[in-house]
Amino acid sequence: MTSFADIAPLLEQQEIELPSWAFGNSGTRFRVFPQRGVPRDPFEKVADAAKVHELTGLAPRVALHIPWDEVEDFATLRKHAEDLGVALGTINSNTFQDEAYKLGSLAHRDAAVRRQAVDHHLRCLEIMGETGSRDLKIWLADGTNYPGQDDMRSRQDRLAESLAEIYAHVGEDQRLVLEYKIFEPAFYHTDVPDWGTSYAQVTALGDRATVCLDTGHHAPGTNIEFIVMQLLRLGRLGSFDFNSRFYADDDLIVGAADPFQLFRILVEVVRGGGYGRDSGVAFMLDQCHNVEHKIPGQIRSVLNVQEMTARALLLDADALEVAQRAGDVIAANSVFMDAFSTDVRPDLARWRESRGLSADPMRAYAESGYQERIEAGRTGGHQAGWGA
Ligand code: PSV
Ligand code: MN
Ligand code: MN
Repeated sequence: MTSFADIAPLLEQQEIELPSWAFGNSGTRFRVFPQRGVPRDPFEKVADAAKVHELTGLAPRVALHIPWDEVEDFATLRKHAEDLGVALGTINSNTFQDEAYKLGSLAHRDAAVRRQAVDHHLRCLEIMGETGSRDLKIWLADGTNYPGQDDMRSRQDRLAESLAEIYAHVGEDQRLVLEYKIFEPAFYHTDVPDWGTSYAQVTALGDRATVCLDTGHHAPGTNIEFIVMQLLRLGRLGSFDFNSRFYADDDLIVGAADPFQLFRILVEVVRGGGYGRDSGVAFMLDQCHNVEHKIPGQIRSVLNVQEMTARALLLDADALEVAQRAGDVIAANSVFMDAFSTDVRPDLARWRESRGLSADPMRAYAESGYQERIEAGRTGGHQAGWGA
């Protein structure tokens, strides 16, 4: 039997990166709902993210999105983050909102558009030098809406060529992380639609190119934990974008739609050596809070990941192995379900207190007065960018 005391040291290693865009105004393609107190610039986004870390001890890094988070001097933003107890993390590129990218970016037919898109990534790498970031994360909106609209094969070749040019500038301590997504905004075909395509593209680049698995980017019913297992087995799982979904890329609070799926994913992470500071697998959130407050939305999310991680770590691997070896199907499933059904909340509350944190970070935030202060002090907050 594995006890909470056994796994407590492992919980110390948990780090979940927050997306800067989760703190800005967001919405659907029908409406962006502005909220009072949202950040007016990247400095305020970082401050809100730092608040989440201060209250949970779980979120020491903030991912930036370029150009949404472009500032005059990244050294100042870095210092600001460090003063608040966090670091700047993954740099996300953006080749999906310029007119030029209507028919694609890195896979576009026109060499001038590809040049623009590659140059944007080179700019992102330059920024990473200033922010101290390790990962350049690429998600592409490239694809087509109609059969025959473009040649899928040559688009794949052009994509490989563009990625190779970007990869040539990735530093020794940096990584290129390629995210896949089944559809949207392209509805017929997407140039990086699945883990296999992302895997094929990054493998062709080199060791410092890996795959990002966004939990909202698959067809309904996909066995995501199988993909996690396979990418870990192949040594190419670079990061997660955690969120939850009911239908498509809903970007809802992770663990809200299907907590059992989150558990199954984390079991494979632990099983495959993807958990812990030196595992090479970055945990990130990729969410939007359209109707709920942003900061408590992020606090709830990191707590959900922590809670499910604790349950996954509690899985009795020895008992599972015994049952599997005996071919005892029901016993094996019972061992699995026992871990999932364990209520770790009281233990986690005590563990937080033992580290000088509040037992209940959600309540601590509500009582902190921070929400009231930002609502009174900030006016005219920014839009996060749609669909993020
Ligand atoms: C678009 O689907 C998306 O949500 C991707 O998941 C990216 O990670 C995110 O936007 C930020 O670019
Ligand atoms: Mn994502
Ligand atoms: Mn997405």
